[in-house]
Amino acid sequence: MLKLYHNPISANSRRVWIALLEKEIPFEEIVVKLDGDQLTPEFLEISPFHHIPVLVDDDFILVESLAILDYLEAKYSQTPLLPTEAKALATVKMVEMVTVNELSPILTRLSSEMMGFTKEPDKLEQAKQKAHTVLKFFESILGEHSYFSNDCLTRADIVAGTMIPWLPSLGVPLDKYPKLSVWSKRLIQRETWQKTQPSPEAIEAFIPQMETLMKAQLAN
Ligand SMILES: N[C@@H](CCC(=O)N[C@@H](CS)C(=O)NCC(=O)O)C(=O)O
Repeated sequence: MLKLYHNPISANSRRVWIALLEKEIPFEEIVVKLDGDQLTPEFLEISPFHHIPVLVDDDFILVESLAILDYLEAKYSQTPLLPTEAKALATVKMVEMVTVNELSPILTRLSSEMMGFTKEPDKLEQAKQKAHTVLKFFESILGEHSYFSNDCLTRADIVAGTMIPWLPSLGVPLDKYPKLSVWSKRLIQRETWQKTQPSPEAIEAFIPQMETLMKAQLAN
């Protein structure tokens, strides 16, 4: 059986977790606490950059969430999460990349400032402005559709949809983006989002690790 090394509070892991659930692929969960257990020689053996998620399929070990999603899509044909038509496929990939490259660092900055790990008002303001640029762009892609790729859930919704719903609690409301706002509410009601939503207690318990991890990410 597939093994997923993850932590419920990691957005990078959650996108893989949701894809596994949406595709109804059986897997074994192994929680990595990220309290230093990611730095043990045993874990570094499978994840040299001490990151989760890691997917292990017998003797095949895979890191990088988007590569893991590619593997799942190629190996398991049920409930496709990628369209095949050229423009639709490129749009899904674009939303994924914009989320990972533009939005993810913004979330780290917003969270770090909100939790008081850093105090850099200029960088906070820049992050908020950039968040609005991403949201405006995504609002236009969504158009009149229920999901990014017409009316079917794809990886674009999974990758963006595990980050955008956090924005209002981090000081970036979605009010100016009515389509994204409805999309976000629709996603968080899905069974797979509900099942993978970290509890307030899990978030609270993770705060000590969060400071170290976020500061490391912001320093990169
Ligand atoms: N690009 C990687 C990023 C993975 C990543 O940054 N994971 C974080 C958790 S969200 C992690 O494992 N941090 C632990 C560490 O850096 O020691 C992916 O998409 O899988």
